[in-house]
Amino acid sequence: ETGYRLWLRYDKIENQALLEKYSSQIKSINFEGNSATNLVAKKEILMAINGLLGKQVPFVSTNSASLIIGTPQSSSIIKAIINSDDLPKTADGFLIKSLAFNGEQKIMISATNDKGVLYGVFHFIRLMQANIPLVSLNISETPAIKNRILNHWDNLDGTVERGYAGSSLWEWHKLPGFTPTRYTDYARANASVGINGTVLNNVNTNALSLTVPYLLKTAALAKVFRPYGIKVYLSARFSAPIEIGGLKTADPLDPQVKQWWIDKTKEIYQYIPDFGGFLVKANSEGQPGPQNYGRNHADGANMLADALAPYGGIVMWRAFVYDDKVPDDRAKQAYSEFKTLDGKFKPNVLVQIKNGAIDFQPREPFHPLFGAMPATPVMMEFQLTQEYLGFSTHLAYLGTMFKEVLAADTYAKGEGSTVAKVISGKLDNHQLTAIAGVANIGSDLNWCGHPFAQANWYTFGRLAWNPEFSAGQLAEEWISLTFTNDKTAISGIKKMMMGSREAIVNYMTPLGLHHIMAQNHHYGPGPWVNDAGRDDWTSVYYHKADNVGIGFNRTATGSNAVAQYFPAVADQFGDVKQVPQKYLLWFHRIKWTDKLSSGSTLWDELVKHYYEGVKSVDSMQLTWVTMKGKIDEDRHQEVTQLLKIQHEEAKWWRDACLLYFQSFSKLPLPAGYEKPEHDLTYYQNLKFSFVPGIKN
Ligand code: BDP
Repeated sequence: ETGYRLWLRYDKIENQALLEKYSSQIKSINFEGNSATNLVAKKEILMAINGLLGKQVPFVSTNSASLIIGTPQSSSIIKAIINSDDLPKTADGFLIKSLAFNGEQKIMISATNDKGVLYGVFHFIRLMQANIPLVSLNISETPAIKNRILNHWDNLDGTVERGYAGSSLWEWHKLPGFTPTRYTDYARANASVGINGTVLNNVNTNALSLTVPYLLKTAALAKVFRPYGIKVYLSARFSAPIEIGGLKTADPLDPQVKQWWIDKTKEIYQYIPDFGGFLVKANSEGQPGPQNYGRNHADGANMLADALAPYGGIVMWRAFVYDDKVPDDRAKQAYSEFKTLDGKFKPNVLVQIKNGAIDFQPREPFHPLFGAMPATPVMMEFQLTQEYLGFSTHLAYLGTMFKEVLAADTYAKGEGSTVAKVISGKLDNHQLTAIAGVANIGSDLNWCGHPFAQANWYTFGRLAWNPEFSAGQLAEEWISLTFTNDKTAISGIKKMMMGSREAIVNYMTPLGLHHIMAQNHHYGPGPWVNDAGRDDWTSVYYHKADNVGIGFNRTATGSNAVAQYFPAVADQFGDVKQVPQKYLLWFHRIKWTDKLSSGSTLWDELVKHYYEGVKSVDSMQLTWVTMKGKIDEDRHQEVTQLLKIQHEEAKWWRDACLLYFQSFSKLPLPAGYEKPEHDLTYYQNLKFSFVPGIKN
């Protein structure tokens, strides 16, 4: 078992009674309609049912079929048996219903458009894979967010920035001629969880992506993805008019520059008629942008938006901006640059905001821009690739993290103004909505490196479809599709997954610590990093440990970043007595000997969390041992080995960080804790070369 099949494993159902029941319910299929999307949906349902039932189930053209699939437009039978008012009105939604027709029990999968039918088909397959009884079905679903997009940070040379699952999926040099089955399988996997867009290239981009030879390659990928309802997008380099257009400037107000983008966009749509639009990283980490010409983000985004508007394309303009000119607190910069631009963007622009204000740390409070730009559609950017959470070596189920952010209350319009409501357009009544996940997918046989990393791809898609799903429910779903339907195994594995991110927070960055990782590759601990060319690239800038205490004072007596939140949130985060302990050192500077609400001193609490992190990995290992025989041996072994590495590295993080912080606190480890294996110098001297994922 390689993991290649992801959650789309269609092995014969083991539960004999259920197999017989399903077989009696699905004897034949009627699926009229011949669009490209219909054809792939047909192929999928056939493959799934034949696999799950272990026998050929025929397609029939009459209404005697037991499973009837289609839209009222594509299928006369659907038209006859369903009242189209019962179908979800929103595009891409679907209805799965059990019904009696001509005295026979039937199941119907229907929608108003072919994509909805495809999503309904995948949902139906999921029910069978999870062994759910197919009785009294009445499932009506519509996606909460319109554009559900993966961001690949893939470079044209085949490397992936912050990618830990091999090299890029896109074999640019063989495109457009060669489009292996793997691309189709990628599209199937995405469609199965509702993902409907993909940005193919890194945000730190190369203008060559916009030249004709590369547009032809992109068009070839678009052709493979199109039947699966997936649009392609490209990261656009702001200085492309200079680099590939021969202009002297990329000033967004320059008429020649504007015209260049209009022409370029027209050209793109000639090759890719349903091209999705541009993702832009501008004036951040050295990328060019409108500020190079004294213009602002809205000027830059609107120029591209004008070029895309005639074709229905969108601009996703990233709010991940910071530079060395901000003296006091990098966490404040995005809000400072964007808040005042609210209402100044063209209607086809979304501002794409990372979940937190720094950079995908194991835990960050939600980004203060959510809720703060009511006149602008804003979208979420999550990171599925585990840049700061142990790459693809550590087991980190991110469903809990995604939910923590989506459920966070911005109080933008009083209580209940959750981040999920902001990005689904409900809070401020936006029709244009989107969510992005920085992909963790590569050329590895199992796609994502760690067998459990697939769960983050799966869960991202499902939450993009419906942010109200719970992390636990999605973990269960994924386990049953990916590993087994054995109830004890599901509950054991689920327990591991649900605690896994907290374990990492504990052994890496507990109590609100952040950005204390090693330089450049971001893998191991580096709380001592104090010279990185810029203060806000060091660790000491973020933890500020000294002999008195530790933590970043972001209250009114410090950087006052807390004031960027709405008052109810700012009051809570800004008050040391009320701030959730998980964000304590993010917002406050605390003395080592100060007592926390738990009754322990800060030092003792910090030690406790670091040790708890390692203990959680112990428990994951113990649980995993009991899974032997309950899941396939191949993946059992892989995960066993990876957990062993994770355990070693959790100790590495714990010991390195505690020894370093102890050099300031001068306090002993409370009794009962095992001593670090090495001294601080040992950890500080560890050097690593050729760490994956940092080339761009
Ligand atoms: C950081 C990564 C860097 C990315 C940047 C971004 O370290 O490689 O280019 O984010 O999001 O997390 O643009």
